Amino acid sequence: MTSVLESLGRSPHDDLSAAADALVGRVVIVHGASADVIWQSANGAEDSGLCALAKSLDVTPVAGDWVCVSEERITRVLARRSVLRRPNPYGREPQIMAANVDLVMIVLAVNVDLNQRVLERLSVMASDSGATPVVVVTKVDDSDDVEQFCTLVTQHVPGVAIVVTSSLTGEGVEGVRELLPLGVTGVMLGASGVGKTSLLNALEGTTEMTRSVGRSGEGRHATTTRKLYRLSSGGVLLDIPGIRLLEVVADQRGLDQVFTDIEELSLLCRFRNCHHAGDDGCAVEAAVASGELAASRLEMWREMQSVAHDVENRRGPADVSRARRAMKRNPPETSE
Ligand SMILES: Nc1nc2c(ncn2[C@@H]2O[C@H](COP(=O)(O)OP(=O)(O)OP(=O)(O)O)[C@@H](O)[C@H]2O)c(=O)[nH]1
Ligand SMILES: [Mg+2]
Ligand SMILES: [Zn+2]
Repeated sequence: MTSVLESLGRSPHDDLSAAADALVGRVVIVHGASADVIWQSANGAEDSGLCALAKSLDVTPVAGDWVCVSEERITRVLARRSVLRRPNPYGREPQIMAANVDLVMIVLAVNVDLNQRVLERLSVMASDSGATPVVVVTKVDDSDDVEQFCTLVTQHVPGVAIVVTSSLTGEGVEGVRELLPLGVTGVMLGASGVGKTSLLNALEGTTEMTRSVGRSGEGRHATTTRKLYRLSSGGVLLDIPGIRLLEVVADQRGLDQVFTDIEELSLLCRFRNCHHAGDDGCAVEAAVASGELAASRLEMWREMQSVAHDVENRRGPADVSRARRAMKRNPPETSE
């Protein structure tokens, strides 16, 4: 039989051992100083309720977090195995949108011209999260050029699987369901209005939330909260508000995964630290010259490098002063 934690999307990669004997649950939705949580009670049965966030918490829980619950209070947020961050371009800490996700579904509506920059940035966010990215193309009932759209998508995020869907006709919905079996947590990432909530409804077979969890009813308009749903396919899906802020905190690992084509070519550059900008023996620039690599790919790579660089620079001083403060509190031990 599926345990309560399994039905909440517990994956083999979740380490809940730090919870020891405490009751463990998963955060469905956070409302400021409290959160809806579903947990497994001492007798193994499912329980749920609105839990206050204990003052002692060092991390603010988000939807998808595994937490310890005691007397309707969240007493601990367990280590996260992945986090989806909303980048903050002003150098402040990036905001965490979802925790412990396996699959980031980049949702794009086919009836809107593909914004390549948006796609690149969403895929960097997905790669940075540590989850697997997949592109979900929505509203295919509303376009004659689905194939062309998908070709463009593939050009910009080579190697990422694409699922083509219509929440209106149900096309491709089964394919999405297959991505979300028991033990898999997905999150939908995309601009407002691309059809994320509609897809969630289509997945569950009706226009109403059949298995929505938590207490608050679902609005008919734009999603304003981040909320976890258990699906009949066994998996768990997080519906989050559309992304408006598209600055990306990109780390190098995320960039390399998005630009696998450039990454591979750069292995052939004469110098390991080649900047692909007029360097001697640059294989990337040679590939552009021969037409093997689109010049726009290299331009995009350069742009992303500079965004990542800016972010690193902004992050730097804050980190240094934080480290200094920490040092004052805990001066290094001098042993003699
Ligand atoms: N033609 C067509 N329209 C769709 C489809 N899916 C969604 N829509 C329409 O697109 C609009 C936005 O859908 P939502 O599901 O609310 O979009 P969302 O991505 O959840 O938006 P936010 O919550 O603001 O992020 C609605 O008017 C839907 O009826 C589809 O498959 N085909
Ligand atoms: Mg929505
Ligand atoms: Zn090079």
